[in-house]
Amino acid sequence: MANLSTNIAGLHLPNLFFNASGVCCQHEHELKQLLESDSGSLITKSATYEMREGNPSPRYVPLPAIQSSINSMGLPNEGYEYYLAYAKKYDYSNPKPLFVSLSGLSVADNKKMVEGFVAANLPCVLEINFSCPNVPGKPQLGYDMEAMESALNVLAPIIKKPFGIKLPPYFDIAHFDTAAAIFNKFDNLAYLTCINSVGNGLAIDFETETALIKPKDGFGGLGGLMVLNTALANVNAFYRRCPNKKIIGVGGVTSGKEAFLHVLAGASAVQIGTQLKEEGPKLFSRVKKELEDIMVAKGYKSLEDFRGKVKTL
Ligand code: RRO
Repeated sequence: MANLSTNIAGLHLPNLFFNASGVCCQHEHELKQLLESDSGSLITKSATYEMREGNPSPRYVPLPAIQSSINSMGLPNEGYEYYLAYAKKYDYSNPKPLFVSLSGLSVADNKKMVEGFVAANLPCVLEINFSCPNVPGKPQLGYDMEAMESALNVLAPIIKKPFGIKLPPYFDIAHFDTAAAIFNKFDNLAYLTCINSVGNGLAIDFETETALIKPKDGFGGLGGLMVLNTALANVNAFYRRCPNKKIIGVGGVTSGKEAFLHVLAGASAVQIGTQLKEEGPKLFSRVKKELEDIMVAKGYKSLEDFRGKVKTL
């Protein structure tokens, strides 16, 4: 038998799979579906201080021919107090730890939300989203190294407990180096989630010659299989550079095979976005079984047996 259990931010997950924030997690009934699924954990939709409707539709479109998607949801969410109330009533005797994603539109908003959670003293884990690509006029914080460091300087001491950040994909070795050096300054920054969607792609319908989504003239975040290799590179780059932090791999997981590759690259857990959106939460039973079968076939008993052990030439 293969053991898929793992640990993130000091908490035990019965298996490494959960949803990527944004998919199946804006409302309580969706979070309930995740709880009832074979996922190993769950994370809530990124919250802002006030609730938001998000961008006009169509704002998410699957690209089935390439098992991918484009979205410009624009941070629709119920406002942080909704997720704080959910976290307060969450049953922490459940084997699935609860992760809560926060994506304030300013450091001041992130500070207020974090203070709200700290005051409640809950055993959930905070994941600060530094990488939403879809709010018009708001660049991704993760691409501004100085702003990211000053945000961490404000938030990390308030959170005190282990927490994580959701990162955009980086595409240059110098950016991996600079970002990792910043992250390594913060001891309670326990994990990095790599990657958010590849920002500002453009999908066009060949017949109608029209952009597929409405917001931002059709520009939106790319997810699914088309971002797998960018995701693996980011997971591995930070796994190598941040030895005291865990990496959560996200991007391009459609089956147990891509999850296996994420762990080989260094991931301790794996989140699934596009494929979960398309297949629904029953997906978790399938990918778990597929990864177990791969591990048995290769003779691996636990994730530690192959985590980060990608060979290079
Ligand atoms: O809501 C969104 O448009 C969104 C967010 Br906050 C994010 O972090 N990543 C993404 O692809 N979409």
